[in-house]
Amino acid sequence: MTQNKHVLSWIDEMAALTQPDKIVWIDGTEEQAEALRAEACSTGEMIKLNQEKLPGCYLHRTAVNDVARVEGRTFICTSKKEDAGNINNWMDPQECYEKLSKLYRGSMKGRTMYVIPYSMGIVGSDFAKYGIELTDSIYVVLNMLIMTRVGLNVLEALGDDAGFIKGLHAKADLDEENRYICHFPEDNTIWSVNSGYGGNVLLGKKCFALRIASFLGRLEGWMAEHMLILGVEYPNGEVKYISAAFPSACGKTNLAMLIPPEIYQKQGYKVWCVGDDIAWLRIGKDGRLWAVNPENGFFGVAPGTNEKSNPNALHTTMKDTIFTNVVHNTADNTVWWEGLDNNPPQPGNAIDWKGNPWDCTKYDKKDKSTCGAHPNSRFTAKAINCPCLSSEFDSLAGVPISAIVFGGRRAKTAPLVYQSTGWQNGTFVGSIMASETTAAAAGAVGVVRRDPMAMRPFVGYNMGDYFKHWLDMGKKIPNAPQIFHVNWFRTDDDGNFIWPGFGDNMRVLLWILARCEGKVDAVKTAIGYVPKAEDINIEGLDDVTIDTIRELVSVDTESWKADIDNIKEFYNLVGDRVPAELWEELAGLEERLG
Ligand code: GTP
Ligand code: SPV
Ligand code: MN
Repeated sequence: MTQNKHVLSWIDEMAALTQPDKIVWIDGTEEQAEALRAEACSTGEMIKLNQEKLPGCYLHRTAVNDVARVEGRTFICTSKKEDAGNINNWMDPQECYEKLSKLYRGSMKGRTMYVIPYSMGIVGSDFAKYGIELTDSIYVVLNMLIMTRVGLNVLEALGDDAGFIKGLHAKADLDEENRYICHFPEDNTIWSVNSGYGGNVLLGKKCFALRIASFLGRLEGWMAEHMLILGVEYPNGEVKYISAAFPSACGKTNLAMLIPPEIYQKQGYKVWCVGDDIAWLRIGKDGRLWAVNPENGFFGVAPGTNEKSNPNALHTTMKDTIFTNVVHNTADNTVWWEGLDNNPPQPGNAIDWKGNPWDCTKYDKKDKSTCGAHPNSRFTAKAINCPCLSSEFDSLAGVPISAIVFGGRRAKTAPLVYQSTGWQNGTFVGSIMASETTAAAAGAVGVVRRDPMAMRPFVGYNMGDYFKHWLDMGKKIPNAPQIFHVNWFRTDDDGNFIWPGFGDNMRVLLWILARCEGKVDAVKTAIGYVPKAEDINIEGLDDVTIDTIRELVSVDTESWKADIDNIKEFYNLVGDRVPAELWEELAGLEERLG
């Protein structure tokens, strides 16, 4: 397959450790993929769904103890602890290699090791980085075939180079006490063991394209961010691009595939999806910031996806999709999840995500244990099947970014939208992001935690250095994007979302882009610029009045003041590498709040 000595000797070494019966190279052909699907179905690892209704679609269930990323078991193994920083778990690289070697040793006996050569980004482009994942899971192979660009052309492009990311994954016993997701940024290496769930094992995604890539980006002068990328097309055909960072399960896929409200559709507005989770950003020759989506598919949250909230995502999943941990409707061999429609499969025809008979009549919204689909159940779907995929998805140069948007789930503090006063202040806004935790990671849900740039779980080095890298990048971009913050999740006293969200978020995007072009005024507040209520278009909205908007864009000084101590605490936790400029920004904010 390749003569590359670095590749071959590494595979030999890993095979000697894990001792598979067989080694199979994944070549990216449909024939090989089809044979693997058939094999996975024959062993029960996957279930082939109704091929008339859902052609090319399959269902998979992970182990019950293995349904989300495990941040507590994720490590950054730099030789110096301070280079991983206080926000990451750290292990000494040598100690980690030794510890995990014991878990890997002989773990593939009686099994096959698959060798997956893949590219993040378009093979041969300036943005692209190559990886090889070794895994004993067909599920992983089939997901990687959707999520990344897999094939022998990656090996050709790599040539004799040693510059590839070495990923080793073994399911082992799926023992959660011995589950480890470890990154060795200094060695371009990722080791994952005892898991079979998405973000823990599809090593091209969070492990490579964010943790390792963020480390490389700092060294090489670019950025790897947890951001969607979308294009807003104006009636005159012009397209402006926005990238947005929201924490896991906070709305990136939904925003990236937004369908504009009817009033805008009629005028000819459209939204195009370039990416839904990860952006790699580089300074272009024209002095603007350019972005690509290094992925080739979507690993999206299933619950809540429906014909109204995100029809584009739903249509994307109608073929060639792997569903993980959703309900199996055995009446017609299809799938279902909470929030798909009001027509769940009836008792006798429904198998829940754990593989047990499920009774939808016992479902209680407040009790997650009654769910048919796991709250973090997902679809793995091909980008090319997305009806609103941007024509620039495959662009070698990427797309020029006009606005960067940060956002989180905040019931109170954050207004619907505000604009920072510049790159440094915008970096500060990103650094103090906070959000309620979601089911995408193991642990409690709904707890507010600081999640800078939505990257808390994904920065592959010291968070203080990451902030510094943001500030440094700003100084190097002659024509930098404007930076904004949004919050779709403000609630009333009864806990209901005030803002309709989803497609109606278009109304906020248009304000953001108008601000970028200096076409609309704003009100200066202590935290930045907020819209004049009348500048958020509410035409066609039933439950939203101008007073609702006034409330949504109001800055609640008291809750901001109450947040300041928590920000200080967080900065102190990040430690002494937090840049002085950000402490100054914080002092400025405190002063303005009075
Ligand atoms: P990851 O894939 O984990 O990174 O998540 P994501 O950021 O792509 O989140 P996604 O778009 O899948 O949305 C997660 C949840 O948020 C779903 O249950 C959505 O229904 C809900 N959601 C998304 N957008 C909105 C919105 O504008 N308003 C409200 N209220 N909910 C939203
Ligand atoms: C996230 O949790 O942000 C995801 C899903 O996008 S995972 O790939 O599991 O990280
Ligand atoms: Mn994500």
